[in-house]
Amino acid sequence: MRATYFVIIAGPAGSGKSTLTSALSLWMHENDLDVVKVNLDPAAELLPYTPDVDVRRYVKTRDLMIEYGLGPNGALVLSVDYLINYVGELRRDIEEARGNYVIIDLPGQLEIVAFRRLGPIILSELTKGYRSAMIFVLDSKLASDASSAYASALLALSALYRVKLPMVIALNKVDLVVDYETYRKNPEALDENLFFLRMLSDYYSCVESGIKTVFIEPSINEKLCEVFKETFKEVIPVSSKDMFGVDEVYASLQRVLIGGEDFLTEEFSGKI
Ligand SMILES: Nc1nc2c(ncn2[C@@H]2O[C@H](COP(=O)(O)OP(=O)(O)O)[C@@H](O)[C@H]2O)c(=O)[nH]1
Ligand SMILES: [Mg+2]
Repeated sequence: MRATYFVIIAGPAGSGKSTLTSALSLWMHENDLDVVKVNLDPAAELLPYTPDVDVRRYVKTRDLMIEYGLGPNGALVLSVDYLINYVGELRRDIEEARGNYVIIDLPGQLEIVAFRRLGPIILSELTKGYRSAMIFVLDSKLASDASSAYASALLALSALYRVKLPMVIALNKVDLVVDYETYRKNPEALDENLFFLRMLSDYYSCVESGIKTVFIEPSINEKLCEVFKETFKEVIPVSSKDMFGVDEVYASLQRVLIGGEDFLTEEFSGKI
């Protein structure tokens, strides 16, 4: 029997979660893997993929806005709270759709899932009994200089505390940071233009980060940098729009889902 793996796509609003859901599922499909695309965003209007399982069948943020006279944020919070009542139905829909991979596209606003009480409960109920990993999607433009890279890394760290799953970081929209011609001539251009990547590379010393970045105490910068290096082992530059790096995201998922120390090692059961 083929195993089923859950992949949860998290990240700040607009980082490209839905676009990556589309790109990764397309890549998997092209590589003969059965994939179930789950839209868990009750406020989604237009999606760049056709969901196989859709939370909007049960809860629609727009309906709650009208029914309770709420603004979009209040209605979104309420709709995620409502979702807890439909976890059983969603699990049934997912199991009926049958796939080797289940990709869950989370709502646009990270804080609603990661920092409110019910988000992590819904996710753990949905994935109970299945090996699962989270892809944390970041916008590369917000990871290019030191302060934004630190802020993004801390965001990823806090998501890790809430959704306690092995994590792959997808540094999305690299097409906006380095053009492919430059990258082809000089692959180092990604490191040069993305402090987030440079900081985590083997050649970068955190002492340097302590000295060069000036926004907090140098010693704190240095310690945080060490923590990031220890924590984030799988960081993949991606352009979901251009399908760049999507194969690397898959390889990274394989490592955390199947090759990780926390899991029993088993032969990958897909068709590749
Ligand atoms: N240039 C570029 N734009 C992207 C990429 N991925 C997503 N986008 C755009 O970023 C915006 C937000 O993407 P979306 O997937 O809806 O973000 P979400 O809120 O995290 O689900 C959309 O306009 C996408 O077309 C990418 O790799 N490169
Ligand atoms: Mg989305």
